[in-house]
Amino acid sequence: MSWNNIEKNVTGGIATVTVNRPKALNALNYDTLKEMLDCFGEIGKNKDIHAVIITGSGEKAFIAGADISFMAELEPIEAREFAKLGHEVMHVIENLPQPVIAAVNGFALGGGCELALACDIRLASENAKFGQPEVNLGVLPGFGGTQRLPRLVGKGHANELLFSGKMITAGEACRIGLVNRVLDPEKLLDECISLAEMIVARGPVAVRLCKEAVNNGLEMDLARGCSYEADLFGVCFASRDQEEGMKAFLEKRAPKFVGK
Ligand code: DAK
Repeated sequence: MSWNNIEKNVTGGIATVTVNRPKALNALNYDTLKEMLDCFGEIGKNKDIHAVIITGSGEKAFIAGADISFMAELEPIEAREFAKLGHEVMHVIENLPQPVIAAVNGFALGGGCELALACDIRLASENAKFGQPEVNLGVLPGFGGTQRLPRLVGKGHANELLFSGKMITAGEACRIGLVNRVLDPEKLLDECISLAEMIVARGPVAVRLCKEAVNNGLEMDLARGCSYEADLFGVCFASRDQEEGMKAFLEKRAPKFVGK
């Protein structure tokens, strides 16, 4: 499948996926979501990719939401299909074996904010703006915003954004825990790459199991979560990376991980 609305670039074990519809502020239409599904499916299977960055093309937007001109024409059954496709894309991103960093370089509204929420880590540029403006359009968020936002920032902050449809600055998003850091727009991608490089240098098996432990553990009570973590900890001891990591420490040298 060739992609018209997204670009993928792989360097040094890091895949950077750029949504490329700058004229529509990178809004997500059906084709873009289908292309993403295909692209992230490929990335998930690629054992040489150890971290992923998602960003938007241009200087103005990360993703300004689901494509309103596309949605405006939908019949109810089509709208249901569109919402299901969006959910599938968010689910695939959230469950990629590799950590995913959102480089939020501008408007992250509606489906764009929801896509950032499906990522593991969010860094934002100073000009980024966040919001769930769906109520302005007479709908509620359709790609998981009512579920992931309160889990990340708490019910009160999530409800304020969801009910009011207002936009907040990157600084405010950072204050409520929606993003980890706010950066000069010129430095955003470099900072995301540095973070991704740090992740790539670690034991890939351990990093992947960390992601599983956090995502699945959050759905459990603490005792079950800790027991699950102990199981995954045990699984590490079946990997060459564990052997190498501990051996390298004892031999006072840098580890050479193989991701197995
Ligand atoms: N969709 C389509 N086109 C968009 C767009 C969007 N979300 N956002 C911007 N554009 C287009 C504009 O129409 C304009 O196109 P032209 O007129 O040049 O052809 C171009 O991008 C530049 O935008 P502006 O001229 O408006 O630029 P400004 O700087 O003045 O304003 C803005 C930037 C981001 C504040 C403004 O464009 C804006 O408010 N955009 C809409 C943001 C928004 O409401 N996003 C949330 C979309 S709703 C569901 C499934 C999914 C969803 C819900 C339910 N089910 C099926 C149940 C999800 C919904 C959403 O994401």
